[in-house]
Amino acid sequence: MGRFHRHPDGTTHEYDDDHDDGHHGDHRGYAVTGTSRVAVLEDIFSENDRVADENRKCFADAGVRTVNLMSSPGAGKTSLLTRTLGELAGTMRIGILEGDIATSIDADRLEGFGAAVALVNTSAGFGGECHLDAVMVRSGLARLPLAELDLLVIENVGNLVCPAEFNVGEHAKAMVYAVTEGEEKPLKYPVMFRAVDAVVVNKIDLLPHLDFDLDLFLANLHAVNPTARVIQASARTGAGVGEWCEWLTGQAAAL
Ligand SMILES: Nc1nc2c(ncn2[C@@H]2O[C@H](COP(=O)(O)OP(=O)(O)O)[C@@H](O)[C@H]2O)c(=O)[nH]1
Ligand SMILES: [Mg+2]
Repeated sequence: MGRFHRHPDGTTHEYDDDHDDGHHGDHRGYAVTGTSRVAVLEDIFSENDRVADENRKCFADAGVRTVNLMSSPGAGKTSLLTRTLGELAGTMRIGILEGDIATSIDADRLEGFGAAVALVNTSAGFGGECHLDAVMVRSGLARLPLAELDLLVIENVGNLVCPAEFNVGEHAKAMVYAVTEGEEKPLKYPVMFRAVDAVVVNKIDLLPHLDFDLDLFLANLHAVNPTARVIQASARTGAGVGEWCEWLTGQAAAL
C-alpha cells in the first residue's frame, strides 16, 4: 500500500518527513496527490472492514473459529497444512479456504485429508490481487459447510506485505517463516510480523546447512512483536507440527 499505512488502533495516514515512529522516506511526490490518495485508501479499508465484520458474524453464527495463515511464497504454508490435516484428522472438523493468484495446485495438494477445501483465485474476478481481502474470503465461504466446521484456516496469498493490511474477519493471524528467508525480515516487514499472534519458524531441518542465525532472527521478531507465540517446526520432518496443532486446537476451543 505504498507509503500509506494504518496503525493498530485503526487510524490511517501518510508518512511525513518528521514522523517520529521510526518511518523515514522521501514523501515529496505525495504533496499534491496525498489527500485524495488517503481518501481512496480509507474508503477501501473501511469497505473491507465492513465486509470483515459480516464475515465475523457469519463465523460466529456457524460456530467456527478462523485463522488467517500468511507468509512469503514458498515458506511452507501448504506443506504445514497437509501435515496439520493429517495430525488433527478425527479430532476436529477443519475447513481450508485456499487463496492463490492462479491455479488450483495448492488446493489440490490439500484434498484427500478429510478437510473441506474451497479455492479462491484472485485472478478470477479480483484483479490478480496479491492478498485476500474480506470480499474475496466471503466469495469462498459459500462453498464451505461452515456450520459443520470447528476451525477454518485461510491460506492467504504468499506475500509479506499486503495480506497483513486486510482483516478478513479472522479470530487470529499466524504466519509461517522459513529459515531460508534471513534474520532481518521482521525489521523490514514489521507490519506483517507485528500483526500475527503466532509465527511458525519452518524448515528447521535445513539449519545445519545454512548460516541462519536463529537467535538473531528471534531477537528481531521480539523487537517488533514481543508477544507472538513462536513455534520452531519442519513441515518436512514433522518436528514442531504437534506444537502448532496444539496452538490451532487452542484457537478452535476459544469460542
Ligand atoms: N526442507 C524443507 N522444505 C520444506 C519445508 N516446508 C516446505 N518445504 C518445501 O518448500 C517448498 C514450498 O512449500 P509450500 O508448502 O508450497 O509453501 P507455500 O508457498 O508457503 O504454501 C516446497 O518445495 C516444500 O516441499 C520444510 O520444513 N523443510
Ligand atoms: Mg501454498
